[in-house]
Amino acid sequence: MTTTPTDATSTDASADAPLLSLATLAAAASRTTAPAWTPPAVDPRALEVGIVHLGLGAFHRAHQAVHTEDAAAATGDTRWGILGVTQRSARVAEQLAPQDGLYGVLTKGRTETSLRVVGSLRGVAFPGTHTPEVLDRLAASTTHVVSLTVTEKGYRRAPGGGPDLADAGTQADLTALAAELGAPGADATDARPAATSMGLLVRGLARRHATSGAPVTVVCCDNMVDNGAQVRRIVTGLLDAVPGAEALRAWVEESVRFPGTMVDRIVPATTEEHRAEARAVLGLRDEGLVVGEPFTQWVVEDDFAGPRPAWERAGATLTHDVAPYERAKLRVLNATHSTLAYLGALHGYRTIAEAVEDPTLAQVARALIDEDVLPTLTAPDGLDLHAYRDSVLERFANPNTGHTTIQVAMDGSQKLPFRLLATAADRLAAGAVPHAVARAVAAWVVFVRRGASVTGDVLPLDDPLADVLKAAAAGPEDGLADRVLDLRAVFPAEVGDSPEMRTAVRAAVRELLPDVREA
Ligand code: CS2
Repeated sequence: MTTTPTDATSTDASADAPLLSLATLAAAASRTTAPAWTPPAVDPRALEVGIVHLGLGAFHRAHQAVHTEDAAAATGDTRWGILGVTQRSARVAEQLAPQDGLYGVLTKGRTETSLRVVGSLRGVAFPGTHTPEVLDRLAASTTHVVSLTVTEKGYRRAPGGGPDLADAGTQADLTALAAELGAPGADATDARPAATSMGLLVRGLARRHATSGAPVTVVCCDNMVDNGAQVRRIVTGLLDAVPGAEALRAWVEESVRFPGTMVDRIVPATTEEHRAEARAVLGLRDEGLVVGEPFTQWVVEDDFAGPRPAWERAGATLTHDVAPYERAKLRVLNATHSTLAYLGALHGYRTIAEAVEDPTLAQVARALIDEDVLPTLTAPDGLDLHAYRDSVLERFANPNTGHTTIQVAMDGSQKLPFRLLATAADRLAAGAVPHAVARAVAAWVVFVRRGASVTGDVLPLDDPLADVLKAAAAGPEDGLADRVLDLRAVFPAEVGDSPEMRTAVRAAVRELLPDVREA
């Protein structure tokens, strides 16, 4: 089903429309004059909760939750409703609870827009108030999958991987876990609110071990290299730090699987215009609306401890080797995305589409792929990497998603190691100087330093290491690249200490600085 995009300014009359919910959905479906939209692919009321998802952001709602609903529709298997758990804020849970977990996905292609309502979220929770319920759900033998989209920084990793045991939230959760391990029979009613997603996960696993003991699978859906193995390392690292967790750790080794995944769909932040557009189609207000491009891809390592949704019936690829897909996606798509975000923002482009339409910036992105990325990749089965490069740049150029440079620019300190620095390390190890990666790193360094575009727009630095980055980037231009490359929390020694890399980044910073001075 498709509709033509609606002019948001013409929709104000529907601003006081009723809220989307199970009760109002039926009324919306009977509106014969409305443009088409697609209702949930299965009756939400028929779904049991079989998945707990940590990190209820827009990406999950536009990606995994959709594949999961489609798998239920394809098979008639109703075990796979999702309990969605927010991270630090209650906002999304507060938006979705009155909507009975229903929300729309507005898909914006170059020429068509479509809207579907998704019903696979069967519950929403905020750890600040619902930790006991979430722990019970993580422990329930009917829960077979725990999935995660908590973003790179949500894992609270120490540089180089493993948990950051100095993190205050992690410490609070480990204290709670130690107390819970000391009282294995106690119910979860009084459980202290979890401070971190990883803390919630290990406490849930502890409760599961102490109760049902049923095997379970943890599916990481964040853009990290070897994402499943990374999460396993964090979980076991946390358990190693807690006295009395030996039996639990042994059970995790035995009964919990951590398959790797590659996830892909461009999901921009939802705007008021998007909400007005959806409201005009549906005749209902949707505070949980998400927006996505038409493309979606999910590759999942087929390594599960128990049952799982038949995601392969809903467009996903289940495979025994995710690594080549994941590596190609991070190094081609995410690397150029970040590069275009920093260069684009500095040059005054609001969206990624505007940035990639600039021939100079597009050339930088292409050169990054051709010169430095492709030599480090092995094509996954049947994938033509040159065609993949072209399709990625084509997707970026879709003007209708409105994906902003500043959104992609967020959290550079967490993203660069996976997207750019691993490529640099491979190139350096092969005896090549990664000049194109150096230009991308320089774009980030200058973005951090300038904090403004050529047109004078403020470019806020949204990054967990913002203070450290700003301090390193301040001071004389001379030495700027070296001060940033010294940051071991971002640059692994084999990249940061490489004299060739330093020379290349210094030169790229020197070249870029005059280009992006305010006019
Ligand atoms: C983007 C990704 O915000 C970002 O850093 O690069 O979220 C990107 O849109 C997705 O990974 C696409 O699958």
